[in-house]
Amino acid sequence: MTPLRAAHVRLIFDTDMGNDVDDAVALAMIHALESRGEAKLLAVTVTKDNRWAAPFIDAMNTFYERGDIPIGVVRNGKTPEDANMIRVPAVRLLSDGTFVYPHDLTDGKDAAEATGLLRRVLSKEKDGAVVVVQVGFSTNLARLLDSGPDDASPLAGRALVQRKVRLLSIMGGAFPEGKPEYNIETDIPSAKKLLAEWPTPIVASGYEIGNKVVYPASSILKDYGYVADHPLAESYREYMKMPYDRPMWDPTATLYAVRASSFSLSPRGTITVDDTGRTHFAANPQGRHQYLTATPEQANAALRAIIELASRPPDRLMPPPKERKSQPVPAAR
Ligand SMILES: [Ca+2]
Repeated sequence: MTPLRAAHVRLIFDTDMGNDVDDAVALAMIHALESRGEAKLLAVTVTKDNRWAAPFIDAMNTFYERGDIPIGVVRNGKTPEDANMIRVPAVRLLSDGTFVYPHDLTDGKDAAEATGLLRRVLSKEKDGAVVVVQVGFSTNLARLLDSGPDDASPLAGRALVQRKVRLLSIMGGAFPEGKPEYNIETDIPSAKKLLAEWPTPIVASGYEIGNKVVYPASSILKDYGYVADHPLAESYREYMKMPYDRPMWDPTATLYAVRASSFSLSPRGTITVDDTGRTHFAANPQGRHQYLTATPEQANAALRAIIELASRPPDRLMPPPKERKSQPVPAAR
């Protein structure tokens, strides 16, 4: 295992896994960033209220040799609909009756409730150490803000976040103006609350950024064959009829959280959410919010990084160092 760098980013990944395949790409990326010593995944929390999201995430984490990462799920949340991209890989069996993708969390109903898990994980971290990546709805983080003291921490939610979290990187909205975006529109009250009350800096990757960073089907077809069954490649095939290219909305927010220099930032300001789910940005030097911007060169470089990270094999399947061609030793930053 690569030792963690002193400057590694301690991440919580909050996802609506199952609604779009780019969440799965983002999770694979995070595992590669951890293998490279750039990040440490503390927990995954889920805002899609479907029983197969957590088992699929556990299967992905187990594939990348981190099956003990805590997973928390929303209760009474949005988008309970079935989704092949999480259910099929989570339930598929080998002829001997064991899982193709081993995992021990076999039903989201058995997972921890997300808000309580977030409080437990945050309370154990050093002050200002945590970066939260939210690539689904704001349900869990809005509930975290409203949470009261408990066994994990005497702090109420907002104070706990203020103490432990350095940055919230979200995929959500459209900037500087645009149509209502899915992650915001699906839970408007929670998004309003998050943007009004979250006490740390927030950086948003808007719809327009992921639209510039389009993952090619050719990579799914050729870069995941290092193993006969790959949970991300299978999920991708189950999400829509192959071959298809897909915008990388969530991976851009994830990449920014760990490699901030990948994009440029808007001026500081305040993002608000209206009753239709549209986001509005008002510049203000004292504002806590910014949104990503990307030149064509930055978008191309981000796509290359996302492909390289997502398709990096788990450590057990990496070739010995002398045979590596495309996995340079990380440069000091
Ligand atoms: Ca998502």
